[in-house]
Amino acid sequence: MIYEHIRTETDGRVARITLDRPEAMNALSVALMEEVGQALALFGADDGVGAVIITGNEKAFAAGADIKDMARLDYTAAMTRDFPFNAGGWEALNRFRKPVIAAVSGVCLGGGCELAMACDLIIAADNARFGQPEVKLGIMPGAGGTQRLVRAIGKAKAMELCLTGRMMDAGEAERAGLVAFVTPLDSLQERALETARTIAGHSLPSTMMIKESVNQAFESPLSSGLVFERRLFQGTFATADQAEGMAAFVEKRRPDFSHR
Ligand code: DAK
Repeated sequence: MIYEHIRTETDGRVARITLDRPEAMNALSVALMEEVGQALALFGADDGVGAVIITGNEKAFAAGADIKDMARLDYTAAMTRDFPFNAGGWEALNRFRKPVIAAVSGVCLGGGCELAMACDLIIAADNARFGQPEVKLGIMPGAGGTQRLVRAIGKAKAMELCLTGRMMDAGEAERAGLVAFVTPLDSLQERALETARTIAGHSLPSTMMIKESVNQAFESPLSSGLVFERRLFQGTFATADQAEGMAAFVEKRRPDFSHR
């Protein structure tokens, strides 16, 4: 595929999507998000891909949705055309079933922060800055900022960030529980790749079930979530990888997963 606003590559079982509009701090135009959706569709269908990294450049993961696109909208257009016009990428990411890592350096604001939070885990460079500055534009978060942020860092901090529009640095984001870990900028891609390789080296049915089960924790009461988890756990005993993983442990060797 030839893309205009992103770059994609694969390295073994790891795929990477690099947001590539440096002139606009990787602002998430409708066209860019469509391309993210197309790339995710291909990686989702590719049995050779076990994990995906979404990243930006050193200065910007993404500075939010494209304000120059949005400035032209009125309420009727935003509402009836369901801004951002059902851009495939947002829904594709929400539906994507394989693990996705956001490798974040530089600004990660507004829709950029929402995109990172829609991934399964965030790894941050020490120069990363997170925020929901929509309030400063006379709007509010529209792609999960008021929903996923509160689940990640709690009401008090989410309220403060969304209501003031201030940015938090990588250290604060790690302490608040938004990011899995912080690493020096020059090692971000290496650490993200290492983490993605570890995940993609495990059984794909296992990692997909774990992702689904962790996400279920946000959707259901504990009693239902525990039943959901147990059913998926029992389902792992129908996979070839369960037999291989346990045999490998008993035989003191590395498992050779077939992802089946
Ligand atoms: N949109 C368009 N262009 C942007 C941009 C953005 N979000 N952010 C930066 N740029 C452009 C600047 O206009 C500038 O372009 P030129 O003037 O050179 O042509 C270039 O990137 C460099 O930016 P600066 O000159 O401003 O660079 P600085 O280092 O001084 O500042 C900054 C960097 C990131 C702090 C600053 O640019 C900034 O504050 N940017 C805006 C951040 C922001 O407010 N983000 C929130 C946008 S609202 C939804 C999905 C998503 C959304 C809503 C709904 N649905 C699925 C329903 C999301 C909404 C938002 O994100």
